[in-house]
Amino acid sequence: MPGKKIVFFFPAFSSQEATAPLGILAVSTPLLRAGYEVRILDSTITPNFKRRVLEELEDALCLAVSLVTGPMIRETVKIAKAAKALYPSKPVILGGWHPSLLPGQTLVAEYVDVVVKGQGEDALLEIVEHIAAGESMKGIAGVGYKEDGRLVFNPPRELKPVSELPPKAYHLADFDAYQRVCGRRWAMYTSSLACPFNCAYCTNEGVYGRKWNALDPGQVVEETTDLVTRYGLSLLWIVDDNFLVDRERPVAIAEGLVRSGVKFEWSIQASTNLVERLTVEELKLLRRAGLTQVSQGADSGSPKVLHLMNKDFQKVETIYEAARKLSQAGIRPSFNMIFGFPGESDAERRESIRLIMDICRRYPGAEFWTNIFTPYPGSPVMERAFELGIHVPDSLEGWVDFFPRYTTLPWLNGSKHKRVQTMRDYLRVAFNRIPIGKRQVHPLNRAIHELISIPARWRLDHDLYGLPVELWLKNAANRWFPPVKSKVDAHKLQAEAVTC
Ligand code: B12
Ligand code: SF4
Repeated sequence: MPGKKIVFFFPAFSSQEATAPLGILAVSTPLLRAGYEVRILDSTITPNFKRRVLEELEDALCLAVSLVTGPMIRETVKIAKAAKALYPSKPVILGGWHPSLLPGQTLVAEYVDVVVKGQGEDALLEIVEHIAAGESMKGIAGVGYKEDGRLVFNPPRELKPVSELPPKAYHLADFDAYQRVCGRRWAMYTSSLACPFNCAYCTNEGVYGRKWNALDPGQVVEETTDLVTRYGLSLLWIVDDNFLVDRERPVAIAEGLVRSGVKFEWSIQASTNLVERLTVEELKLLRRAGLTQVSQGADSGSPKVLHLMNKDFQKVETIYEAARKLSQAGIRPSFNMIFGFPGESDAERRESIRLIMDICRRYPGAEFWTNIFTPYPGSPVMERAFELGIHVPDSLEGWVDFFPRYTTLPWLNGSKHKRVQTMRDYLRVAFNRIPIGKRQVHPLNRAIHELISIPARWRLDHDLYGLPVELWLKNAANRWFPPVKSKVDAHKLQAEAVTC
């Protein structure tokens, strides 16, 4: 007879930026408060995770998985299939970005029983209570389920503002294990929801709408200082879509953090136009409060492509201004770029490369992370991408390889695609970038990277990528001096007390 236990599975996301899955910590709190036990198995820190999930499921009510589109689906499918094979009557519930954006296609999979669209705090508690009472999912807002072999979708659930959401159950996280994988002890934190803009490639509107809402500065200061002190963290990544929407709030947060005397690094995501709105003095205050990096979607160096991306709020000069002001304040400007957006030709791509080269030279320390355009369902550009011949998978499993790293587009395939990938490889070595994860790099490996950065810059300046000997050398160096990987095993799981 199953007790009051819920098993969560968090599949690996092909990145070394390991830390506790915030979505699962968010939906756990209402369950704990209602007296349920929670087990979280994150495959990144759990050896033999399949066996461990199945063992834990034996006396549990259900299995719940959190996933985004892409490689996380591989382990989701593996675990869900194994769970259904062993315990056919225990529901498998999927939540997070992928099920939220493609609920129908996700629910069709035979090993999925329930999907949750959007915020999961209230929805999951209601689902679990219905399961415990042996009732159907009828009437639970934001939920899709199966009944007599049919797919049923209840009406959507209204979004709750962040100020009405319960605190995340950080105490469930095994920060020791994450630190061993990542090399850094850090966590994610949310201080606001949604973004007022609507960039053509972005899926945010489909899940969080555009009504930006935020916690007040006092609460942010209290929660963040408590979090870092309690768990000994050195870094918080504030994962808000656009931290700087309210001009006064970040300044008040910074003042509060400085007053608190608690020292830690933090980083934010924000659009360049809102960074530019702040003065260098205000940014210096944020730096004193611990802000070390601002991650921004620069996306293109071409005004034409920026317009196609629905980013008229950002001019190319805005990107320069954001880089200048942040650099003067001692904060690392970090930019994302997208290559291959519909409408981008070689000429516009060159504008992007020139922008990257120019900013990195003028503002040493600035960094660029590049992607090949990946059209996510639910983003405004999707219709246009379909017209241009994009094919998207027609089953949950088909999305496993849908990932920027592998993307080829009908208008950017074959040798064109190869060229852009080589160019991206040269960009990776041309200038330094600082990931969250801190792996020990062998000094000789580092020296080789330094050496090849010089010809890499020359190649990027001259748009010449044939016979990429430097990249062969780089790959050989990575093979000769690989980074040391630590062996990790999550804490032995225990029943969780109600503490939040
Ligand atoms: C942190 C983050 C990452 C981190 C993850 C670190 C970690 N340890 O988890 C890293 C850096 C690895 C990452 C990588 C990528 N990411 Co990311 N990431 C985010 C970010 C900024 C925050 C996610 C988060 O934790 N939010 C806070 C929690 C509380 O909110 P939430 O996840 O929405 O959870 C709520 C609901 O979704 C739901 N829910 C979530 N899980 C579950 C589970 C159950 C059972 C239920 C019922 C409900 C539920 O309830 C929660 C509470 O309301 C989001 C953007 C955003 N603002 O959310 C992008 C985002 C999720 N990422 C995205 C993308 C595209 C990527 C990358 C492809 C980027 C890239 N170019 O490589 C990779 C893919 C990773 C992979 N290999 O699969 C997209 C996802 C689009 C999609 N269709 O899935 C987002 C939405 C950004 C965007 N706007 O485009 N990412
Ligand atoms: S500014 Fe960022 S979060 Fe806002 S719509 Fe554009 S990409 Fe999405």
